[in-house]
Amino acid sequence: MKIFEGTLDGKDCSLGIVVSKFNEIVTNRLLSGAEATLKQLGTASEQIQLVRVPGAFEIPIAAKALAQSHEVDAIICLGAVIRGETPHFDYICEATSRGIGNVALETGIPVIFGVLTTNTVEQAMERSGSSERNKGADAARTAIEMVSLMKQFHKATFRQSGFLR
Ligand code: INI
Repeated sequence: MKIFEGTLDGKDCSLGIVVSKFNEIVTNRLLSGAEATLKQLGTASEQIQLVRVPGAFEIPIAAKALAQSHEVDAIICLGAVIRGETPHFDYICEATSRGIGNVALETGIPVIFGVLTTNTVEQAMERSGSSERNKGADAARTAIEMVSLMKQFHKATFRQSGFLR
């Protein structure tokens, strides 16, 4: 049986991070969690491109532009949508999650959903804390694992086409 599974070695990864500025106290914590995890896994800061956007709604278009630059192996999307008193929350969450998923499928580049969607600021702070409970750190690990997995698929495709033995 041939098994494909990614590893957590970030040495040869080029990554994009798209982070939204809305609820910046939270998104800065997500960004710190992601950066610390990438460093632990061997990705140097020179291998990372950081893009800041106004709000979560703008994440997908920036992620798509980054994916189309062909300069990154995966993109980590970080944001914080916190429920208010209006249905605005549902629209932003829906558009952001669907948009991020679409960019991954349209471009073939892993685009990781590290966007918090919580009822309260307290919940958002809890999920952006120390590395054991930081959604940015989780998203960084997922990105590295997916880059490794996709590289295995690309190698297999090359092999089938006769370019690699
Ligand atoms: N953007 C967020 O990232 N989080 C939120 O909680 C939020 N709320 O609550 O409104 C939010 N709104 C802004 C939105 O993402 C866009 O930037 C804006 O609608 C302009 O397109």
